[in-house]
Amino acid sequence: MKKKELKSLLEGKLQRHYGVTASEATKNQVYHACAMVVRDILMEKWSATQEEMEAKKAKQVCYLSMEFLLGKSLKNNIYNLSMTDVFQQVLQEMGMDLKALEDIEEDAALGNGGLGRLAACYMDALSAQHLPATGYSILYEYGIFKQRIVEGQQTELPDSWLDSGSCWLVAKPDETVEIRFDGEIEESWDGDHLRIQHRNYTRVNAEPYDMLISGYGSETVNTLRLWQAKSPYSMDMHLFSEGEYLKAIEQQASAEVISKILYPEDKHPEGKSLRIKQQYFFVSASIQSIIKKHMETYGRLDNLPDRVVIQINDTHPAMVIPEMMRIMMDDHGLTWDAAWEITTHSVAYTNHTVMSEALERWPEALIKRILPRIHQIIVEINRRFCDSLWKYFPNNWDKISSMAIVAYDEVRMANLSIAGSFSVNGVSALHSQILKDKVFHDFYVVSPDKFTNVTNGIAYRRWLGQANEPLTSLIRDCIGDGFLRNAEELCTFAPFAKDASVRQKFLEVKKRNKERLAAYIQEHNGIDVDTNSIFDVQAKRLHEYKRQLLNIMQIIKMYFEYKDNPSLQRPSRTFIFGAKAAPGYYMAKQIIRLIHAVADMVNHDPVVQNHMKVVFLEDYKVSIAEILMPAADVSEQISVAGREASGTGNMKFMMNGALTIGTLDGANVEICEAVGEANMFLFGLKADEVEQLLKQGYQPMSYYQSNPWIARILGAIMQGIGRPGGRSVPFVDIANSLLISANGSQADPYLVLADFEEYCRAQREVDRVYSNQDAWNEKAILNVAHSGVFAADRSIQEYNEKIWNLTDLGR
Ligand code: CR6
Repeated sequence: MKKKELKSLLEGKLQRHYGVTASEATKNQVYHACAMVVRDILMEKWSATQEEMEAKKAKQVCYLSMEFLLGKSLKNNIYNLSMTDVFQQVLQEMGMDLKALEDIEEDAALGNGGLGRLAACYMDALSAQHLPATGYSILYEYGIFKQRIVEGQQTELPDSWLDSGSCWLVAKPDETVEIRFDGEIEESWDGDHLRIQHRNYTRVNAEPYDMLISGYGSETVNTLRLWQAKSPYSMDMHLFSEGEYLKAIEQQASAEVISKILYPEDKHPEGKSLRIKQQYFFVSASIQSIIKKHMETYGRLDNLPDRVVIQINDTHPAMVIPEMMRIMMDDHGLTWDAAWEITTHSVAYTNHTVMSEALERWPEALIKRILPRIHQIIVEINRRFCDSLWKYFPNNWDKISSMAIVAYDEVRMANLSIAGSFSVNGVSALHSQILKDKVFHDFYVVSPDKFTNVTNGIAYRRWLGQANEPLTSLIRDCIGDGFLRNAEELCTFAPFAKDASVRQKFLEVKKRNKERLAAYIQEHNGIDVDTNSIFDVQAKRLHEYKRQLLNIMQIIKMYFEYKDNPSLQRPSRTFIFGAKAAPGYYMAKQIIRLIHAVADMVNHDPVVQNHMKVVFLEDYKVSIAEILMPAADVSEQISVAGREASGTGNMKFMMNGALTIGTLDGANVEICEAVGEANMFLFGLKADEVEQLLKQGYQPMSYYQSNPWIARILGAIMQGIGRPGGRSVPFVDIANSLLISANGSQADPYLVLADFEEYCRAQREVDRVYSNQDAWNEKAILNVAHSGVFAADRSIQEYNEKIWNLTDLGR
């Protein structure tokens, strides 16, 4: 688009929507005008995409996910339309700055972490590769909480993102569907036909809002459909006139609370009835709209699996299985067998965790009360499933009951997902292997062909192309810009690692990015960090298994080493953390507090502060990650082996030229394969060694007794940590969790103490390699060059080849 045309489009929007000229408009008005212009352009491509899908009778993927962690849209959409330059120029002429407008937009943070961000990255890659897709989720009014640190402790504030975010949504009120909760099921015979009637139910309307999903240089614009809960009942005027104001709106409020807020637990959802309602609400709305559309086009359901594949992102949308059965049987009169055939050929399941406490189980009584018909269907699925297992495991009731979908008054969502789908995949090679060998081994024996792996990937044009312009242009200067379409071309950057001038330029790029981050830290934390120090970053949710504690213990050790020997020669370090803790996760919150106490101690100690600093970035989110990743030298991926399903931050850091210090866990294994062991810092027990040690009886106390450093550090943690001469805070519960087994639970279940010595060794290796800047930069460049396999484009291609088989709209 030409400058002139864009200028007049923007002026038109300002005039018609706000009655102002360009020179009168506020920043906020200009932001909205830009968003509207972009939306109009996307809208045309969106309609064309839909027409093409109909004309081609295309097969599409419906990606059901409770979470989409989208971040900001304006910059991404302008970039995908290749309009960054023209926007910049026109805005400049209007006396505005594109960057400043981008900052007005709040992150759309409808997700907790990796799983939600993955969904967003996949939508982007699907559009970029002109594959037809619709994402389905909930239009949460409040996304993940805003984190505020008050006196070293996390507090949570609501995140209302819609003020700046709603301009990306297209309301489709005509496509509202009704969802039914509670009530009773009545069965009656109508001749030889069993009639099912749901009585006394509560209605909730699901209103769709569509977000347009663009892809880089692609004509395909896909849809993310977000459902909002609306009560069909208006206010009770009778109660109102009697002065019962709150009661009058109670019914309305209890329906609309369903889409109020995202649950902030990323691994351990409690058995809350609101969460079940959220799950069923969006699943039922989505599948009703999918089936309705299919019926309008084809008038039959037996060919549904040829046109639609329903990918469920973890077990959260697993109720799609009984809900499809319900609609096909009760509303369309299909037999059980016919409905089951269609369901199990449409649904595919991605597992994202092996942690048993995170595998969802719902109290059966709760499902029975809230979703009586779904409960009946689940019970019947379970009965038939257990019968079918008999032939594989005759007389083996233990095994069958462990695989059952309903047992011990609980509904096991993972077992339901496996039984009701044609594909089960893990998200990294190691994780998928563990699913087959351990977590779902018995299911694997019964249907080995269901199981597959698709290693996670990232929307690298966002994480490299947009977030790291200096590095992108260095790569472009060396190998051209084909890598922005085809990430595999990044490997042609590898030979440049040997080129001294490229290494020098890489160093300058890193420096610039570190300066940008340093300015952010100065502004937000008031800490002055040295951009010549190693920027060592651990940014991810706070979880014991991710072992932020291992990192902080090593930092305390370093602190003591400098105190003991102030003339110690080592490259200086800036340790940077970003992490949200689930509001009810006590130990995670304690660890955040410990990080702050250590920061207070280190940053105020005159002997140490020139050698090291500790920084905690408040409210870690997509838009902060975009500043952080490009500036990192060291990427901390130090979970206990066998627990992190994949990780995706690890890929983003690598692609931005950070060297990984990590265990052989999740996708770190594949990072190691791609870049080679010599270009990262591996340490720690392997997954099988972890299992073995836990089985034979792990005694963390023995490490405490034999390693004087561990004793000294835990002693300090117990006694109190704080700034020299100031108040110090003791962290007895943290120390105890590593040493003492309470109520029969394993002490230090994530083997922090067992891996401590090895981790410290790896950290000294980091110092050694960094001391030779040239050697470091060579390794960093090789990390960038070998990161191409972690593009979401590759993951999507694999999903398409192994599971989806979609129609390519580009051909
Ligand atoms: N927490 C995994 O823990 C993985 C993502 C996306 C997670 C993480 O290793 O990279 O999913 N799992 O696959 C869940 O959320 C259950 C995550 O984000």
